[in-house]
Amino acid sequence: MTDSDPVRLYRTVRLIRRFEERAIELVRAGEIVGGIHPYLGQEGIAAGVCAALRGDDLVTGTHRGHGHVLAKGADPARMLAELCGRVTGLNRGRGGSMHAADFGVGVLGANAIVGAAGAILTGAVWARRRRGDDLVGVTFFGDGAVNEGMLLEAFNLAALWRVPVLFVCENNGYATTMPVAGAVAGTIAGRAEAFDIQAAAVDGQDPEQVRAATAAAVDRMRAGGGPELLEARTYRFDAHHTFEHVVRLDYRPPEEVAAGRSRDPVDIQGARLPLPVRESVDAEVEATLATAVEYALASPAPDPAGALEHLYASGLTARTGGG
Ligand SMILES: Cc1ncc(C[n+]2csc(CCOP(=O)(O)OP(=O)(O)O)c2C)c(N)n1
Repeated sequence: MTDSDPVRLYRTVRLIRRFEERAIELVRAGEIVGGIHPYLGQEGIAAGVCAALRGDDLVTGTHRGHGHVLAKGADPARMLAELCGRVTGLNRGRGGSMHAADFGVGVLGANAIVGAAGAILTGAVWARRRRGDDLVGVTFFGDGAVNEGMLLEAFNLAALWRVPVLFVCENNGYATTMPVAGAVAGTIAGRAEAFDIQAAAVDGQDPEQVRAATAAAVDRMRAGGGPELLEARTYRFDAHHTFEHVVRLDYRPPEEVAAGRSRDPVDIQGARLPLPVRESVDAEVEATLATAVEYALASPAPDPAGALEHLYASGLTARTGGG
C-alpha cells in the first residue's frame, strides 16, 4: 500500500530534517564519532520516493543515507543509536552512519562506496523476483556516481534482465566540491537511455512531485516494465560532511547557497497543511527525537572483546599470526 497522505509525507520530511539536526549536535558533542554526511535539503526525495513503496520493496542508499533508512520506516531511536555506535543500534552499532541497514523494513543498507549500492540492489531484486516475489526496488545515488562503472554495469544487467529497479539520482549539483558541469559529460538521463532505460526528471524539492513520479514508475514496473531512472534535482543545504563545519571550503557561491536554501522541502510540503496540523506534527516529531536521543545516549557501547563477531555469516576463527 502506498501513501499519498500529505500529512504523513510532511511528517517524514520533518522527521528527517530534525533527525539530521539532532545528529549534527551529537557529532559536535563527540557522541557520533567520525562525523556524518548531512541529508539536509534533500529530504523530499527520500520521503517522496518511499511514500510510493510497499513495506516489502527493497531500498539501498548512499553515504548520505539517513533519510533513506528513516523514510523506509526504520525506528529513529535505533537509527540514532546506530550512529552513536551503541549496541541497541539497528546493526549493533557496527554499521554506523554510512552502513546502516534494516532488513525488516526492506533497507539493504546505506553504502559508503559511491555507485556500489545500485549493483547490490539490482542483484537482490533479481534474486527475489526469481523466487516469485512481486516486489520492486529503489537505489539512491548522487550525481557523482553516474561516472562509476559499477552503476553502469547495474544499468546494463537491470535492463537486459528487466529487473524492476528505479534508479534515483539525487542530483545536488556537486560531488564533494566538484560541480556536475565539470565532471559529467553528456547527461544523466542519457546514461540510462543508452541502455534503453526510460528516464525522467523531477523537482526533488517538492516531496509530492517526487512521490507522484515514483508512484507512476513503480506502477509500470509492477505491471512488468523494466528498470527506470528518475533524476531528482535538489540542493544540499549544508556541508558535504560535517568536517566542513571545521574546515571551511569555498566552492559554492553564497548567492547560489541562498537560492538553493530558499526552496525548502519542509516548507514546500508544510505549506500544504493547515498551520495547527503542521504545528502538531512538529511537536510530535520533537517528542520522537527527544526520546530517540535519550535512548541512544543511555545505550551501552559494544564490548571490544566482541569486535570479531558478526563479520562472517559462518563465523570467524581469528588467526593468531606466526604462520
Ligand atoms: C568509489 C568511491 N570513490 C570515491 C569515494 C569518496 N567519496 C565519498 S562521497 C564522494 C562524493 C559523492 O558525490 P555524489 O555521488 O554526488 O553524492 P553527494 O555526496 O553529493 O550526495 C566521494 C567522491 C567513495 N566513497 N567511493
